[in-house]
Amino acid sequence: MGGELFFADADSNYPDADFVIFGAPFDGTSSFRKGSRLAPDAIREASYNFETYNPYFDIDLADIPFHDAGNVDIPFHDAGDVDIPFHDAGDRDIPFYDAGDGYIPFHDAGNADIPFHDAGDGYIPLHDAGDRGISGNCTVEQAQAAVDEMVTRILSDGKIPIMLGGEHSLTVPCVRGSKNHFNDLGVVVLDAHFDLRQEYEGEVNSHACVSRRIIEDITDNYISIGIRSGTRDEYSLARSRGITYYSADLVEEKGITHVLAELSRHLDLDTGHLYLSLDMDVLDPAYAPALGTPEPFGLTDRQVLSVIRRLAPRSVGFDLVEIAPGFDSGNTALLGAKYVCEFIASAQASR
Ligand SMILES: [Mn+2]
Repeated sequence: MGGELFFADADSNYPDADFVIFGAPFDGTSSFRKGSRLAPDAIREASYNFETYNPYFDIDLADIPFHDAGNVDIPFHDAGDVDIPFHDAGDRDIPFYDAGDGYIPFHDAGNADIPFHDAGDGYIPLHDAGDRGISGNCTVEQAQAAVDEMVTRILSDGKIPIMLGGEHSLTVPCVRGSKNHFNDLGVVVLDAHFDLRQEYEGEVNSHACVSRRIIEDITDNYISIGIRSGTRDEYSLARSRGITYYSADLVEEKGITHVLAELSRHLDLDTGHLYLSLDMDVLDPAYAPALGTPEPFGLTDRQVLSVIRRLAPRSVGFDLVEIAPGFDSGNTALLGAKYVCEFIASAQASR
């Protein structure tokens, strides 16, 4: 469905746009739950839910020139696996077997599947999206190259790229492109995971190695917020290299306002250039359950909103990655779509 579904109110043509949204439907290295390749269109679909007027910024999205360039051409699909959790129902039988009559509640429990199947209907177009462009396998490097080309074009044209992932590995070419255009670039990654591995499952460009690639290959002017998962080695590495990060526990303890104030000691939030990457798993799964690798005890929806509102004015690029739409009934994509609206409104309001 590339080229058919566009983000709501992205009515500007490309030349006039200040912001350019594009989708990157790739989840080739996702290790736990695949499905983020379906996120770009799920986010677009969700975007039609909202009013265009943003009361916080007193700004109307309909008045902001932004464009949706569609999806980058990623010839891949390992596909289909996203359904599996929904079809996986059967195991519950066993405890119910003891009570014969218990069979009836077990049948009732079976009906609880229906919402998923209904959701499954909303799912069908996403599956169509998934099957598009099958032409053999695509490596993460090929997907990154496709993103690199898109981001470089948007930045060269003096516009702000907004990527709808796809998996987190696609952030790397976005940061690289941004660094090429803005040498003072500071990078802020919102993520539950350190992503500091040298390689994961034999792949140096895995979604689990994103921050390592950024810090080693692009810039160490890097900060992450919301961290609560990593190996002992990753935590050691963060300490030994002096990587600045704000754990989810620290955000909870000190408050997001404090963390944002702290941030300005490390990054120039007033005149510098930032790249902002939002791995949606920074959120607590209560707010964002449909993720590739959900991790409990995360940030709230409003804490993340505060970060976006504060940093968007200095951001030269933004991405939102790791939503795997099949694992809820649309609320994670809805939240993602709203964050995109808030990013644009905040950035525009500061102009
Ligand atoms: Mn993550």
